[in-house]
Amino acid sequence: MSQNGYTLNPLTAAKAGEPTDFQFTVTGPGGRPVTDYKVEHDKKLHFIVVSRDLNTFQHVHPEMAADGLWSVKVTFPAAGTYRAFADFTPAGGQALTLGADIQVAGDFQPKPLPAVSRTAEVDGYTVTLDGDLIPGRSSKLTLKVGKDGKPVTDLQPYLGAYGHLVALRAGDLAYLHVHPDGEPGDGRTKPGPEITFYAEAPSGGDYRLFLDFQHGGAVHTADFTVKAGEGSQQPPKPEEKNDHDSTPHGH
Ligand SMILES: [Cu+2]
Repeated sequence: MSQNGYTLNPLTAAKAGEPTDFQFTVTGPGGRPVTDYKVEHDKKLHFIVVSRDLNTFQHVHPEMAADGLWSVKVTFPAAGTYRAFADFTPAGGQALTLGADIQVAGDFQPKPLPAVSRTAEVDGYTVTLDGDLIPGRSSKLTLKVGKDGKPVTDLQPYLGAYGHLVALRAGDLAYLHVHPDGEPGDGRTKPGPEITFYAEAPSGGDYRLFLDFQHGGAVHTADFTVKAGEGSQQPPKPEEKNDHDSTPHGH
């Protein structure tokens, strides 16, 4: 919840199944709400809400009032425990991701982690995942978007990228550092069908990946469960065989 003296403070009691005007502040080292943020990926603050069982995911962009009070409409689909993450950079400071638990009252039906899969279907799109999370180092993940059996080659920039990937460790919901390889307009990054990221998995175990991408004027979210560590790795493809010990950025 707190890092470098910054704290995420949820201020709203959330209800299940109805839109909630969810409010929060981020307080700084002096205890006052932070009002000055650096814009990253087109926004001052990115707000991620997942259910504790990692079955549901929302990535939204709250509005800030002049006094530093943030508000955003969120619907918590069912009762249970949720984790909110605020991803932001205070002006003059380092990028931070702060988490807070949110309890939504009512009958709670925990769901198991979705099965490990390299293919996700969403809104008529098929997204496939290539690459593995390797504990303790940066791993290359490539997500390929298709529709009606054809690769999608006209992805639309969304928040300054062709895709945004959030990766969370099952169990403690550790938020992984992920960064995209390239961005629209850099002269080398194509608008699909592949979107490439580098992710750092701190340990072995199960992770959930959530990819936001924009196509046809709408944002779609594809989700995956992946296992990092022993036994999870795909056999290397021939062209990657000699590549395995090189650093991810060394290509
Ligand atoms: Cu965002």
